[in-house]
Amino acid sequence: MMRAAVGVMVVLSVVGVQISAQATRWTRQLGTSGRDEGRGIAVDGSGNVYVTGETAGGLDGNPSAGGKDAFIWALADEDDTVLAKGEKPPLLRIGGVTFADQDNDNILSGDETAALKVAVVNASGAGRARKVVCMLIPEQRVRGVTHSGEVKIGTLEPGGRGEATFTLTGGEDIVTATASFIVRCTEGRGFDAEEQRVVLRTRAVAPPEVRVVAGEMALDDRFEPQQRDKLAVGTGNNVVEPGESVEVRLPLENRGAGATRGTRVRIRSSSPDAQIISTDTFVLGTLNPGERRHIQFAVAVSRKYTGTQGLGFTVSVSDERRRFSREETLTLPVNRPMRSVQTVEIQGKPVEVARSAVPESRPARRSTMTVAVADFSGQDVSAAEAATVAGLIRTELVNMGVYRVVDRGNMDKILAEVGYQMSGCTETGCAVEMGKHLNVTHMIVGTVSRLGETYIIMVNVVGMETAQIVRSYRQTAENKRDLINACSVLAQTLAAE
Ligand SMILES: [Ca+2]
Ligand SMILES: [Ca+2]
Repeated sequence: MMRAAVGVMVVLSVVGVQISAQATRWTRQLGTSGRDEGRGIAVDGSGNVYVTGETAGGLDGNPSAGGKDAFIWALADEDDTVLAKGEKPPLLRIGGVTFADQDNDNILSGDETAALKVAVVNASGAGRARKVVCMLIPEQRVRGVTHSGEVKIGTLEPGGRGEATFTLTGGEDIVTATASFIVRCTEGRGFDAEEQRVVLRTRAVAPPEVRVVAGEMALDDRFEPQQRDKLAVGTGNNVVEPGESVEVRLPLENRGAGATRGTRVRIRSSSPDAQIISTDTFVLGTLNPGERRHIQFAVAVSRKYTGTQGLGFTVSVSDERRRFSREETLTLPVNRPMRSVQTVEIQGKPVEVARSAVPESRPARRSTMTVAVADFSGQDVSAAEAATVAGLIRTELVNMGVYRVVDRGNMDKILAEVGYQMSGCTETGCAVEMGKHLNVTHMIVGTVSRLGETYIIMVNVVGMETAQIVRSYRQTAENKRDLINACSVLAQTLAAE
């Protein structure tokens, strides 16, 4: 080969996976005094470079076989765990942390997913940052909170900005607490950004509780042959009798503090003498606290039925979240008229009238007050009735959405944990004590008493800050049936203050 020795330079600009296209990481030159030609180049996942080609010389001291020889040249990735001579270190800092949850209350609640975005910037004028990785490190374990793993940012040029997005998920078992995380962004050669702490609030799932309102079950045993879809074939005397089929309208109410999700109801007969001849499955979807829905089904009663206890049914209310699914039994009386008082209530008139008087939209203002309603004590009124009155006021307050109201289930749980008895508390002293356990700003305590037909509800609002009664109210109900309305009015008065 008498050709002039021309060294052909093979200059390699390696473009790593996380490096912008313009970034030159390192350069190498290879060649012999003979003619060298690079023909192929490949980079593997670790940044190693492979070059193939042909050479007339002997690369790297390899003996030439004469003429043109093929070569393969492997070059390991540069050691980027140290700074090169004359290289400035980077100057990383965490530029900002933002949190975005699904319902925008900045609290991670159960069954919710949130995005935590961390910006990391490299100061302009500093050196290049390599292998930047950001991670979230929980400072303490908070039940029900999970988060995604580390995020690789890669190289950040001086003045460059990267962003790491972490997904935080609130599980069903999340508790009401504070969760803190350390945000750490490391650099390949140890020039890490200063850590930041992120503190966020978490909230337990408010449990729904769908109950069958058996006392307001309505019944239709009228045979109306012109109505083709009606399955009732009976005497029309409002009494279920053997040999008849009847239509049953059954109210269900969410008496819990939280909304249901994907609610389905299924009713099954537990007696061989009763057969459900209509659909037995109902899709109710979401029931908000206090919300009521009806299911309607038809039952045929065998002529052979001779029992006296009534016909048994199982009502299964399932929630998408299985732990909130529940089952109740229901008895359909046979050969017994429904009580007339209940028949009136079935029509829903006293309740519906009272409800329609309440504005449909919830007040826009939301107080910072958190309240708990203790069970009321009764004078000439049974403890159960007094507790029902307190429960109605509690539910109304929840529905109005002005205050955060501790639901009954949580009250029981918290008070049981500290061994506190709720019943019979009407005085300031015990109200303050109970309020402290429940971590509320105000406690509502009261009594229900009776004078003849008239019921009197007396309510005190006790403020925790002053440990004093801040408001007192009295509301009367003409009779037992008017109690629901009275509770509604009283709750509105309470919420209006
Ligand atoms: Ca939230
Ligand atoms: Ca009948």
